[in-house]
Amino acid sequence: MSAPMISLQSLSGTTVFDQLPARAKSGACASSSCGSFAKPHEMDSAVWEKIKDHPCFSEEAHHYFARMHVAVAPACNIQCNYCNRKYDCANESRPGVVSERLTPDQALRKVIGVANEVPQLSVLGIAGPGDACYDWKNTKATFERVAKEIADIKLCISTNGLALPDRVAELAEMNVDHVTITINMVDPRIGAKIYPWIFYDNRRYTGVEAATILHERQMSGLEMLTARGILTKINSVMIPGVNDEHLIEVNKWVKERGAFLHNVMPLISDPAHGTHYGLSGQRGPKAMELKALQDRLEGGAKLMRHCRQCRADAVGLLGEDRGQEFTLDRLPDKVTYDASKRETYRAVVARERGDRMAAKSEALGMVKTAGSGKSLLVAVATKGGGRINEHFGHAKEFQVYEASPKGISFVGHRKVEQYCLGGRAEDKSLDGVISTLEGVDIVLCARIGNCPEDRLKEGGIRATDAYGYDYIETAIGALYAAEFGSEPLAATA
Ligand code: CLF
Ligand code: SF4
Repeated sequence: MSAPMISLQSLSGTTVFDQLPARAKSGACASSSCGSFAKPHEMDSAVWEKIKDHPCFSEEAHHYFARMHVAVAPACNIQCNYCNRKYDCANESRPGVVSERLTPDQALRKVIGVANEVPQLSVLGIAGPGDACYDWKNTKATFERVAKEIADIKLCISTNGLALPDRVAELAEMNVDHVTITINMVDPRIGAKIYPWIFYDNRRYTGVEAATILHERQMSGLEMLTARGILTKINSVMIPGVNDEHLIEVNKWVKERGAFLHNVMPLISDPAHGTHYGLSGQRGPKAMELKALQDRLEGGAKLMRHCRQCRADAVGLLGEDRGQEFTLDRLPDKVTYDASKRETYRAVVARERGDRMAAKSEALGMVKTAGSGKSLLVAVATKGGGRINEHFGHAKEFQVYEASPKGISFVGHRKVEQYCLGGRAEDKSLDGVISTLEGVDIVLCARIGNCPEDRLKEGGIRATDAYGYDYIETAIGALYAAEFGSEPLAATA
């Protein structure tokens, strides 16, 4: 069994949160490990310091830490065929819902309001709608104001890259350690199919000429960031038939230029969004097509697989969206930053995280010694904290892990419609969940009823709540050893 449980609720919920200071400060460690942050062996300490609290730049951190976006930079200097600027920026968000546009002062009020209520908050991002580097005045004013009030918050921007080279020096001065560039091509002939026009140097360019300028500016921006030690993530939108094969080339180019992570995201295309691709019937990739491409990219620039394509006004852990709780009309007119909840949360996470790392390392040993050449695809219902702590019927997404002789890796997530709402289970939603979990061998959750368990079984997917509240890797390690080692797989349906 794993270490004594500290649930996500106990880390962040208001009721139990009040009890945490005594525990956190007592130093009484109930676990078997030292409780320090556990840095992956192969990683440089300075890099680890930068990413250990960033939910996007570290898969491990995304179990504990939250980001929030403020939509302060609405102007954009290019047109992407997957974007309708009436909605969120599709580079970093799910299109289809209009964001609340904020001034830098309103953004500051919102960030303080969220920081006082959401102890997991570690990153402030500017990620559309529009381009943070092009709409620079608003971006800069927001970052300066927030950094003055909350010194330890990480500042993060997402950009299409066209204006980036002009802003690198100021980004470095403001201690912005994390930048994302959306790069969908390195061949301007392919770029011309994605970008109808750009606006650069007071002129509008179209076709291959536009894509050539964009490409050159993106590469130069990436090289400049690398030279200054700013961690850069590359987001690429996978557009079947347009750039899917080409992203292998993109991955090579960005690796050579020092990109820290490459995040291949599926195109979201729907006629209702009014985008060129949506209206012209361009489809997005299926979950298994995305995974197949990501698998082919292994060995190149390191992949991010836990992106949730969040909204431009998202708030919370990556799998959740609490943005509606913090709209301007719900915030007090005057707010004062109170650091106490965030500080206490960090102390508890430091210990919990060390325990989980130790459990993970034990689980990896179990998988490797099972001596099988086979792999197992496992879908997990979780609310965070690295534990199996969500009921099957309440899950809005499943995190998918692959166990194989290489170890246990997070390989993506599958969004689903919640199957059980207000105590009522919807058969139609269950059909959707089963189809979304295509290819998965086993589902792990905190609770599951006989009916959905039987229906999943008919669809060729086993499910169990026998590992409820365990660490994810501990459960997967035990399952894998039971499945392919000498012990029978007694715990699964
Ligand atoms: Fe926001 Fe982007 Fe910073 Fe993260 S999101 S600006 S790097 S703080 Fe994260 Fe959201 Fe994916 Fe972006 S899950 S869409 S990768
Ligand atoms: Fe839309 Fe963002 Fe592309 Fe600009 S960069 S067109 S806001 S997706």
